[in-house]
Amino acid sequence: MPGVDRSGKATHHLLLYLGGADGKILPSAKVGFQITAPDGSIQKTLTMEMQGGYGADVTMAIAGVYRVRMKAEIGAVVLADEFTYDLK
Ligand SMILES: [Cu+2]
Repeated sequence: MPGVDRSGKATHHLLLYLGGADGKILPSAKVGFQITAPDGSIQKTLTMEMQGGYGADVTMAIAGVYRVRMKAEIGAVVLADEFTYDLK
């Protein structure tokens, strides 16, 4: 299953919810995450569809600022967004 990391290194489960203009959750998207860690290392993962969202096991093991980029393919439409998170 995409988004599952059984290596024992995963520290968090990152979940993205996609809402349409009507506020309803959009199903059947293909969603991926790319996370740049404070040390510059990059992890990429596809996600599993779960609880109306898209989730993946990720590793955020060191303190500092992470850049999280998300890409969603919904049919022919591709959406991209990103945020930063300061892990204390
Ligand atoms: Cu999950």
